[in-house]
Amino acid sequence: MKKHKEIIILLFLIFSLEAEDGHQLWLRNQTIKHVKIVCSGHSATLNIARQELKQGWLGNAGEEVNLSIKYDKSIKGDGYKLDDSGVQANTDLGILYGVYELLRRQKSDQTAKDIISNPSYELRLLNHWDNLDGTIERGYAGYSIFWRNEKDSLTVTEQDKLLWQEYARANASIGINGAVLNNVNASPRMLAGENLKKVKAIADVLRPYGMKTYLSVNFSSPAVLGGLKTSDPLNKEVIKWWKDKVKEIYSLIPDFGGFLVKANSEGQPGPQDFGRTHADGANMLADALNHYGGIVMWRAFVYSQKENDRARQAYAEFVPLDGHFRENVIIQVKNGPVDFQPREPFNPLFGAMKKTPVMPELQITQEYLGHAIQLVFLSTMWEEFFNSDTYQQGAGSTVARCTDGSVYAQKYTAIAGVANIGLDMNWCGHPFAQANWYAFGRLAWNNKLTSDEIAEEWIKLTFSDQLENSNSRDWYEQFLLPVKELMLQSREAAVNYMMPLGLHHIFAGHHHYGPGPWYAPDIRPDWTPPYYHQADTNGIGFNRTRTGSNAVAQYHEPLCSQFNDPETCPEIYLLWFHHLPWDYKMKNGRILWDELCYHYDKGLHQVREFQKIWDKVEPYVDKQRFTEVQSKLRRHCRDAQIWKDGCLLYFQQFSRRPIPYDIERPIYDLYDLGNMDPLTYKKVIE
Ligand code: GCW
Repeated sequence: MKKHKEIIILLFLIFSLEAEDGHQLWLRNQTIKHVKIVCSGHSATLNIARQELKQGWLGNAGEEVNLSIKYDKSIKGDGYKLDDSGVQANTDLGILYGVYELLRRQKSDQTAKDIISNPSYELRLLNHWDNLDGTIERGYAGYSIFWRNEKDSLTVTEQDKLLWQEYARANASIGINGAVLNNVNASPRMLAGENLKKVKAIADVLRPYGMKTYLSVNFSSPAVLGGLKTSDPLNKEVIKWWKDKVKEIYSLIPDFGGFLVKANSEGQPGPQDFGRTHADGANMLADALNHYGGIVMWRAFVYSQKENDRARQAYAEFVPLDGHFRENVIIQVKNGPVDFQPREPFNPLFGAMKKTPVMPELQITQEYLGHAIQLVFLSTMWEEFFNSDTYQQGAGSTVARCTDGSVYAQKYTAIAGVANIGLDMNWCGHPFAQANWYAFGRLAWNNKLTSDEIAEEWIKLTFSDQLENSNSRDWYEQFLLPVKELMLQSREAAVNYMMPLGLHHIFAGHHHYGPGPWYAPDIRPDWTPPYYHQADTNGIGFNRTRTGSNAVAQYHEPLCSQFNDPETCPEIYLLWFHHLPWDYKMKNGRILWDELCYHYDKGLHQVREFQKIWDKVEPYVDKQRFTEVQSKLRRHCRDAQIWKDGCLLYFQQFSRRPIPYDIERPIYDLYDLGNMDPLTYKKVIE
C-alpha cells in the first residue's frame, strides 16, 4: 500500500513539472502574493524595484514594504539594510539590490531580518570576449548577445533590447554592475563611430539596472583606425586622438565606465612596441578618461620572450612599476600565474603591488574546465583563491583582503569575471553553468560567502518549483543535498581526472578541452604540454624552486620556503613547483606514480557517481533540464575516461611502472588517442 502511494506521488511529481528551457535562470516565476509598496522616490531604477516586488512577492499577502532612501553611515556604496519595515539604502540602486535580496531570501527560505549588506568590491564586472562578428572567444553558449556582424551593427531590434534587458536584470539581481562588451583581443574597429552608436543603445538598456558599460580597446587604434603614423603613447597626436575619442564616447554615453586593455600579450600591440612601459600606456589612457570619471583596467596577463618560466612573467614586469600608475588605473590579474587552469596557486602579484589597486580576473566560461559539456561548479575554486594567504602584510593577508580594500587603502576596488553567456536559450550552454555566473556575482558582492551557501541558494532558486517544495524535507534530502554535494565535489573531480597534484596546461591544442600531454605542435616550446609537465624517465613536474626557475621567490615568506621544499609544499601544488622522481614518497606512503594513478582513477569514479546521483533525482526535475544534464553527464564521463587513460598511458612510458592492481585498466589505447597523430586523436575527442 505504502509503495503504491509513493509511486503515485512520484508520477504526480514527474507530470507536474513543466519542461523548462532555463531561460529564466534563477529568477523563475512563482505564484505570488499581493504586496503594498511605500516608496516616495521616482527613478527608472526605483520603478524596477517596485515592479520586481510586485511580480515576485512571496511574503504575507497585503504586507507593507517600505523602500526608503535615507543616509546611513553603516551602509556603504550601493549596500542596503533589510528590516521588518522593508529596504533602506543610500542610493536607488541600493534599494534595487535590497529588493532582490529580499525576494531571494523569500524564495530560498532564508530569514530577511536586520541585515546590513555592503559590497566587497565597488566594481563588479563581466568581461565579454565577444567579437564584432558575433563569435565569442572561448564561448560555449552560442553567438554574442551584443554583436552580429559589423554590417548589421546599426540595427538594434526590439528583440535585442528585450534580451539585453533580461541580461541586465539577471546581473543586477546578483549585484553585477558593469560589463565590458567586447573581447580583450580587441578590434580597432570597436571605436568606430557606428559601433559606438550601438554601444550607446546597449548602455541605455543596461543603465536603469545599475550596469555601466566599458570597452576593450586595441592599443594600435590611433594608427589602424585613426590613420596616424604611430600609436606611441607619448606622441602628442596620439594623446590628442585618444582625448577626442574619449570625448566622443562620453557625448554618447555620459556614464561610460572606461577601458580594459590587453597590451603586449599574445601578439596584441602595446606601449612596449614603442619602447614605452605598461605605465606609460595605461597613464596616457587614464589621463584621457580622468576628466569624465572613467577608469583603465590594464591586464597583467603578459608574455615576454625573455622569460623561461611563463608563471614568473606578470610579477617580473609589473612589480617594478608599482607606484607608477595614475589613480584611475587598476591592474587586472588572473587568479593564477599561468592561465585559468583547473588548479593553480594564486598569482604572486596579489598583495605584492602595494601602491596600485589590483583586481582579480576570474574565468566564468569553462575554457579549461570542460566547456559547456562538463558539470564543474567553479565557486569552490574561487573560494580557495580568495582564502589563499599572501602573507604580504602578515598572516591573514588573504587575496580577498588584499584586493577588497581591507589591507591596502585604494581608490577603487574591483573584480572581473570572463562571461559564459551567449545566445543559447539557457544563456550558458549547460544548465549548471548558470551556477557559475550566479556564484561569480554573489562572491563579487560578498567574498566571504561559502560555496556551500551559494550552491544551496542557487539550487533552491533554480530547481524548486514552489516554495512548498523547498520547505519539504523530502525535496531537501532527496534532491537538494545530493545535487549540492555533486556541485561541491565537481571541481576537485575535474582536477583529479585532468591535472592532479599540481600538473597544468596539458591540453591538446588550442581548444583546451581534451588531454594532450604528448601534444607538441610546431609552436613556441613554452606553450606545449611537455614544457609544463617536464615528464622524463627521472620524474615529472616543473622545477620552480631555487634550483629551478625560482618562481617561489615571488611569494612572500613563509610561502616561499614552504613551496620550495617538497616536504612542506602542499601536495595539491607539488608538481607545480617540483620535478620529482616517480618513486618519490607521498605523505600517505604511496609513491608518486601510484598516487597519480589513484587521482586520475578517483576523478573518473567521481563523475560516474555524479551520473548516479543525477539519475536518482529524475522525479524532482522537469524533463527538459533532466535529460539535458543527463546526456551531458554521459559525455562528461566518457571524456573523464579519456583524460585518465590518455594521461596514465602517456606518463607510463616514462615512469615504466605498472598501474596499481586495484585501479581499473584503461579502455582506450594510447594510439587511439593520438599519441602519434593528433588528428586521429581529435576525431575521438570531438
Ligand atoms: O587563456 C588565454 C585564452 C585566450 C585569451 C587569453 C587572454 C582572450 O586561451 O583565448 O584571449 O587567455 O586572457 O587574453
